[in-house]
Amino acid sequence: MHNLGHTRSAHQRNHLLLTPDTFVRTTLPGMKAASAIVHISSALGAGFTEYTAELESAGELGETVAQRFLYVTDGSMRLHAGGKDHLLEARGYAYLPQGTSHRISSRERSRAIVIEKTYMPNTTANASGVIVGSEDGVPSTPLGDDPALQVRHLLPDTLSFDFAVNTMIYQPGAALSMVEMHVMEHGLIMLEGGGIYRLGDAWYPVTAGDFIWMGPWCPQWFGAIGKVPAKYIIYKDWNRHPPAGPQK
Ligand code: UGY
Ligand code: MN
Repeated sequence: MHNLGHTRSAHQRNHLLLTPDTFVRTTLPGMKAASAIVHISSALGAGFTEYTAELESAGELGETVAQRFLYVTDGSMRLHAGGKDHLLEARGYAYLPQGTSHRISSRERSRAIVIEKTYMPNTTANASGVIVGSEDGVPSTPLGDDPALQVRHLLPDTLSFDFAVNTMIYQPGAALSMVEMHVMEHGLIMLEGGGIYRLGDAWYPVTAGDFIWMGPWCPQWFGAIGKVPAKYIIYKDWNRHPPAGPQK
């Protein structure tokens, strides 16, 4: 239902907040019984694409030419890659190197967060192979010395990877210890709880289901508010030298 033109969604030069009332669904090439809510892409200057894929029962995602990271939020998905079958349940994830032939399908209504990025090779490290895991099996570490803010790194922190995907859990009242401003971009989906996100010169109330893009050097700070912990999954470009000139 419309709300007299009001929404929490916002589109600013260096950030985007997209709330579910403004989501528009589309079908991407290769999808069967599936749709995508594209949250960010190079259309807005980002160096990656992030979307939510919604699969019906017997749905299929289709392939991509880029690297792909997939995190299942609801239902379950089947991944066939490298001659093996994997079942990804909620909080299960997969990393597929660029050019990996694979098939992702569902037997029930399911949802996943999908991140795609053209690989930037590094001369000192080989590209990784396929990775399949579950967030439940990843140990968490405090951010800085704050035990109320726990981070899980879903991908190994090695030069084989040119991006990171982490989950962050804030106990009620926990907050980032500083306003961060950095060259890396972020794509973020609030998974649980909520709080206040500072983006640029604005403070936004945010809650589970919201998407945020932060461009390079976007001032950013988050504080969790409410009686339950706040949790988000966050992408950042990582482990590569910032471009020293105009990109071709
Ligand atoms: O990894 C990060 O840069 C993270 N601390 N940023 C954020 O949560 N906005
Ligand atoms: Mn950050």
